[in-house]
Parts: sequence; C-alpha cells; structure tokens
Amino acid sequence: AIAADVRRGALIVLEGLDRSGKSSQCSRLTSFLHTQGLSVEAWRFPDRSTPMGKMISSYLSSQMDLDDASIHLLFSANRWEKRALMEAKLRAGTTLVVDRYSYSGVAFSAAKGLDLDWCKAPEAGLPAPDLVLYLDISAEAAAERGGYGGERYEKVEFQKKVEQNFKSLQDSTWQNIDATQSIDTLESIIRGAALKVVNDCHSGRELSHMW
Ligand code: 2DT
Ligand code: MG
Repeated sequence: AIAADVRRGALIVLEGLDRSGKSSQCSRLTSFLHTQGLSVEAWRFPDRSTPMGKMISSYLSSQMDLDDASIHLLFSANRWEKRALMEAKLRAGTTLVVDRYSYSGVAFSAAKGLDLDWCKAPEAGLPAPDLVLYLDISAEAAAERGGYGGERYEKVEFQKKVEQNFKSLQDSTWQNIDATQSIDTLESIIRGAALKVVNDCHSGRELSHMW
C-alpha cells in the first residue's frame, strides 16, 4: 500500500485573562471547523482529568496549598503528560483548539514573583502553537463582566500582573484580538485566522517546538 501523505492538523491556542471569552470562542471555533469537514478537537489546560490535573484542581480551589515553584512545575508536567498524544493527533491530521497553554503557565506563575525565564524553561520542547489568539481585554474590564468563580487568581490586582506578563510573551505566532468586541465579531475574526493557519499546516508548515 502507498503510505498516505497525511496533512497535519494545526495547533491553535486561545489565551487571555479570566473572563476574556476564551472558553466560548474555543467551543464556537471547534464547532465551526467541524462543519467545514475538518478533524478537530477542543482541548484545555490544565487538563483536570488526570491525577496531576486533580492536584492542580484542588490547588486552584484552595483545598490544598503548594509551593509556587512546585505548582508551576505541576502545570507544566500536566502539559508534558499530554505531549505524545498532542503530537500524534496533529500528525494524524487533527486540528487542536486549546484553551490556555504555556503562556498562561508562565504569565500566572511569574505574577507571583517567580523569574520569567525560570518559568519558561520547563515548557521548552513542547509542541509550539501554529497560532496564538490572544483575547485582549484589560483586567479592569474583565472584572466588570462579573462571574469570577472564586478560584485562586480570580482577583483584579493579580490579573493586572498576569496581563503585563502575557504582553511580554508575545511572539510571531500571536494575533491580538480586541476582546471587547461583540461575541459574533470575535467569532468571525477567529474563524478567518484559524482557517488560514489550518491551510498553512495542510500545505506543509512544519510542526515546531517551544520556545
Ligand atoms: P481555567 O480557569 O481556564 O480552568 O484555568 N493556570 C493555567 C496556571 O496558573 N498555569 C497554567 O499552566 C495554566 C494552563 C490560569 C485555571 C487557572 O489556572 C491558571 C487560571
Ligand atoms: Mg478560571
């Protein structure tokens, strides 16, 4: 048999502060790509379903305290435990729409005072996103939307520091999108950007690695 030349899927990451609208846009984008006949899955980090993810979840709900460096490494390990599956899916042609990734990992931990480069180090070698859609909203405007769930980090002063860190992580794969636009406007901007990168990946764009 002739080996099929599978066109790889795209790794598309949505990032932003809490209440920026990431989760709604992830599910809208996943449904849309599906209607286009593409193989697509919605993922999110932290992945709370694994044993490490369960520890992270109890840390976030303040049921458990952990040293700042330790929890940082645990968030990273939670991505590493998914690396092989992520790469296998991408190479088999599935596009992944991911709600948060290494950028959240670094932005949140560094907001506690950990060194930014130290925070980036354990992410090195993970699959690099083909596109990072940053839903840009100020911490104040996000807080005005209400609906912080009461998890650790969901406080405006902390989110302001996270916002600064996100901005210092921007690279060539980032697209900043004004997240104060209507949900439908955002959706159409995101659709366009996603279709373009899916096409790039189908036409041979190589999978690369962080950073
Ligand atoms: P959700 O509200 O999206 O479930 O996120 N976080 C996330 C980190 O501190 N490090 C990470 O590596 C990741 C992926 C952001 C839960 C919170 O966890 C933070 C918000
Ligand atoms: Mg949250």
